[in-house]
Amino acid sequence: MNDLKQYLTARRSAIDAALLAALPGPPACPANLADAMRYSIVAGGKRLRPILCLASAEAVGGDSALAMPAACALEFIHTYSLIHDDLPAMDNDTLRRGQPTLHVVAGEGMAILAGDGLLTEAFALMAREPRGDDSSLVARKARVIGIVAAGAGTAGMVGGQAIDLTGGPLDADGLRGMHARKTGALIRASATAGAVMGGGTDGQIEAIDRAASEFGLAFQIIDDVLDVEGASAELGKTAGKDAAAGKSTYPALYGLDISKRMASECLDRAAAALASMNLADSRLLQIGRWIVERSN
Ligand code: GRG
Repeated sequence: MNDLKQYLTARRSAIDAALLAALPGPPACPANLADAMRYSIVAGGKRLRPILCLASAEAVGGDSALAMPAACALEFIHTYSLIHDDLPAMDNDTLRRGQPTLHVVAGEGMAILAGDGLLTEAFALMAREPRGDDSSLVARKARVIGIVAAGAGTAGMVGGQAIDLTGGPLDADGLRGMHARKTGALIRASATAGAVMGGGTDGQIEAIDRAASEFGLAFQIIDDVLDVEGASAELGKTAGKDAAAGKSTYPALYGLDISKRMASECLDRAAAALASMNLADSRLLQIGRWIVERSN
């Protein structure tokens, strides 16, 4: 576990440096917009999606440096989704990543634009980098742009948010389907994008996709558990909001103990998927365990 901690710390500092370098700045980007985008990116966060992206590239024997632009793009998109989700028109939250939300400090209009900027710059970054006209690299980049667009778009995260916004109680299948889109799709895209940039075979990419889909479900189950058991200070966001809003959650449908067991069963299925392509000894399963054992 200590070894994983060191791995996560090293990856986070490389990702943080790459994110700062990738953020647009003046004069091309107006200073107030650049400041707003930077505020939400440097506020922190676990960097789960970029870490998964890099670890997947490594798992298939690839060079993780080739996956770094996609890793940063995924964190840009994730951060945009949090900024927009926190807006008064959506979840109306005032605390995120332990800081006041962006619309509280910069105003709603600027928060909307910062989210728009991060989303758009994510695709510009993946189109631009890694540089080079080698045909295999160009083909991988194009495939990854499609994967990330599908995960972030209407069949993925944005579609899931629309289902959530529609409201109303969801049964077990409905809840699972909503989360598979809203949070699972970007987590899957993070892992598969890394595997593609790392030059994985179709079999490896498919196994990593199946494992990441289990990680996504486990992530959401634990997110719901932490909303019940966690403290706002440690979570860096408002705890207890789901119950207060009367939302369908895993603990509400199954209780806390069964929810936790379901999350650990996701890890068993992920392990089987990875083992089918001899990927069980990679970092990916350790990252899955971290998702389930985390406290924020
Ligand atoms: C507004 C288009 C649009 C989409 C929003 C993902 C999402 C869709 C909203 C976030 C709402 C939310 C809190 C969902 C629960 C799961 C989740 C994505 C938690 C935050 O992700 P973490 O824990 O955050 O990876 P950090 O800050 O660590 O990066």
